[in-house]
Amino acid sequence: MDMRTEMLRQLRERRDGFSLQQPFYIDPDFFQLDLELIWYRDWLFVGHDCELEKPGSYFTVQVGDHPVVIVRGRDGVIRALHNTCRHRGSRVCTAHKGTAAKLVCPYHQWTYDLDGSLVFAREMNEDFCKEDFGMKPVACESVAGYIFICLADEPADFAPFRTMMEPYFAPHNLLNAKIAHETTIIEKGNWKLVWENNRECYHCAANHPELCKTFPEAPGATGVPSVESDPEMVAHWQHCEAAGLPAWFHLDDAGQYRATRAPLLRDAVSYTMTGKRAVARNLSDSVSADRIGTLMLYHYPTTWNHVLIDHATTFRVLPISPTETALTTKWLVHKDAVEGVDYTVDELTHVWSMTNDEDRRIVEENAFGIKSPAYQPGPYSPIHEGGVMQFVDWYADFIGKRLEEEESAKQ
Ligand code: 3BY
Ligand code: FES
Ligand code: FE
Repeated sequence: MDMRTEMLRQLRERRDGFSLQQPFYIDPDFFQLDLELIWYRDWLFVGHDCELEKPGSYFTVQVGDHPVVIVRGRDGVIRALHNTCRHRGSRVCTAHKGTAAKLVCPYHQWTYDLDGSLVFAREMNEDFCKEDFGMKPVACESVAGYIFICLADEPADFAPFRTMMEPYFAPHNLLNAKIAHETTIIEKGNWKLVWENNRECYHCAANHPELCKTFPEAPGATGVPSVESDPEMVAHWQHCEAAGLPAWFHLDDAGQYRATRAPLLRDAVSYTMTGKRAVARNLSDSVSADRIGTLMLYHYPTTWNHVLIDHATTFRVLPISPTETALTTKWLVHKDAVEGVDYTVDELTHVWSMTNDEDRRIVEENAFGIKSPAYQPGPYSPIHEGGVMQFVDWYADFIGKRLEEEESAKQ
């Protein structure tokens, strides 16, 4: 049977409130459909403006089969380009990051300007027209220090996300922060398992001794809070909004992204073993209110985030294979915070390095068990796993709609 039809059939048979059927987590054809219908079509978080300090600064990213380079132009504008040479297709930028006056293909040195236009190609025919062979652009947007790209020919409107996200994030000045540290780990599990694990704290008490010193296990903090049952969250939102910081829980209609603030436990202000700040200097000069807790954002399928008074931790998910996912974590601090004086990388990164590793093990065990012929979808806890159901519903609706669109276009 055609794979699209098969995926659609399984989505229609999906049991509400239960984990997905096995192929969604392991099947190479289903993974290919995830790439084509989600990853190659939707907006993806790739990195931060502050990583591209000056004209010519660039970083590269691989999304499925697509190598992409994100580069700041001489005009200061951040652009994304398909990182494949218009001569014979070699990758142009081969490093993870760097700075270049021009982008020079390592194969035969075709040379591109920072906006992708071809400026030099040695000894081509007289009728060769450089204008026809620029690197192809990829849609690129930047909002409050976050860069997103979209590989689709006709990207979805980015404006609604920008409108929602900017007021929450702009005060924290991530545009002018610096990356104090970054890590990439590979988790041996499907990207959806990484997300399912992230969207609940049902596993936290037994698995995250470090994070649990400061992050509340309460389901409302991670999942979808109900105003009635979360008076502590409501009090926190009111406290932050009184200090001029948008805080209220906001989920978009399609369920793809949400922003909210949550309090940390007791008198904790940061993700450290003591709950005390990890960085002496505030992340933003314009946010100094007491007890702002954590500003959390997720945007499916690529990112979840925590912004605190002294630093921010951002996460980027990228699918590698049906059973492998890369997780890149960045710790951002004020650009003038000095390592060894205002913070140490060890203390700054300890809690989330441990937490990431604990989550990696959980995801890998989950993936292992799902491969069993005895696996069958199991029920989520409505109290603790509302966030997981929300993610799985988003996924099923999103990919289901696209499969249905394709199906009706064929008829
Ligand atoms: O970072 C998060 O949003 C989730 C919430 C609970 C634990 N954690 C990985
Ligand atoms: Fe790039 Fe030849 S493939 S210059
Ligand atoms: Fe976890």
